[in-house]
Amino acid sequence: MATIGNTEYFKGIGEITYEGKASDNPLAYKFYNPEQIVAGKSMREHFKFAMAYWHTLCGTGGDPFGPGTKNFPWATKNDPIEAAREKADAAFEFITKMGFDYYCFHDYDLVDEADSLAESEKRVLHMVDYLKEKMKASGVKLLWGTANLFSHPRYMNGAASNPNFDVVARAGAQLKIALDATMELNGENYVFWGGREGYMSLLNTDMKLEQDNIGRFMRMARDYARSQGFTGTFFIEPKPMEPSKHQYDFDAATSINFIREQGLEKDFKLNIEVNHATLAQHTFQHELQVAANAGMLGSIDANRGDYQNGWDTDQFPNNVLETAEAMLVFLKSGGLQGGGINFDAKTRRNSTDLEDIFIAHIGGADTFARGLLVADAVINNSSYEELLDNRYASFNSGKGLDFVRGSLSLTDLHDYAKLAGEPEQRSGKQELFENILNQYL
Ligand code: XUL
Ligand code: CO
Repeated sequence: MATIGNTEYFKGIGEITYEGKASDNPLAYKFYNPEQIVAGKSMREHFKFAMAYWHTLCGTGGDPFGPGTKNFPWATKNDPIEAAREKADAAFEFITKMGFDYYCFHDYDLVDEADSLAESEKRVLHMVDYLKEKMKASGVKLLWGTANLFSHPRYMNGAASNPNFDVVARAGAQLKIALDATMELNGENYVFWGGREGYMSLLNTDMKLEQDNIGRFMRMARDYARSQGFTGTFFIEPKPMEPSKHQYDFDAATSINFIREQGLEKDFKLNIEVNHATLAQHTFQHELQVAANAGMLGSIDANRGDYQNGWDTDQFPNNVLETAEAMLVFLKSGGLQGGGINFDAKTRRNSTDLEDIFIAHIGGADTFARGLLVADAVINNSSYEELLDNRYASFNSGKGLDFVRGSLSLTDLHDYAKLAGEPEQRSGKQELFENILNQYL
């Protein structure tokens, strides 16, 4: 196992392998078979599964009503660098045991922020060197990096959207360090999630200036990274609210408009998160489709929400029906552009065994694998595609085709409709579509 430190943190757990549906081993994949080819690609290539550093190594289960419950055996040292190295050892032991190829981080997931910017930068640089060795030894890659521009009290009024230029500049400095770290580690992408980029009350907010400042901030990031040879993609991760009341990157459609308005469309795509979609009153698959339609389906943060409450519970995926519908969009739009599936999910506060972290990720990977298999079977073996095509068949010939080609005027519609009379009623067949999906689950 690729560890530089000697400690084994997940004792008694070996490499997780595929044992198939009949296995009752809780520490084996039942559906995720990394080398299995589906729709011309291995599952490993389709998904590019990634571990999220923050939930897996940093979050100990604290909530507004009580402290953390999880006694992680890493990050025990008082010295921040030593603690961070332990955390990295545990991270890489976990990723390699899972058989994942990727991870994602925020700058201060890697090491605690220091009192000064200079010292923080030094710490991050130290960890970049350490991670580089670990990545070389294990073959694990960085899917994306990001900067935590939302936790520190200085960002309480926003980072790039802060009304105080000094805070904007400080956020820019942090962004540069995080970008440098991402590039140094050959990160394939860079993410912007703007939890504090929004507002609580419009009364004290200049929305236009704040949004334009975010645009300027992102163009600076792009120009700097490109000047350093970064060829990866930038992603905006939409979320409608929490922690801000109104977040500017509300959903996919809003973020796409922002990307275009700010002239970022050549370099930016979207990272769609399941629970953020549902918070915006959309389905996950809706958000994927909106992104795909704009050519901006970049990456996925995998998790699930709770249908009975209204916040970001970040549970591990296990809703096969939801995921199968999402995988229909995924397969039909040619997969992700540059990104992968990052498990932005946390075990529950009362899941306190170390093996629970494995079980949770296994369940998540199996849910996506099963969803992919179902979607592939629906596309290839059922009447689904034909039914869908038939629904729109009137645009394939005659006046319908002329309309699609843009060769009809409003007067032409008027003349045609006058002759055609009352359109025949055609069923949407929703229940039939639903039954077909069910049949292949
Ligand atoms: C917060 C969230 C973040 C981003 C990265 O809801 O999803 O963890 O994925 O900042
Ligand atoms: Co996320």
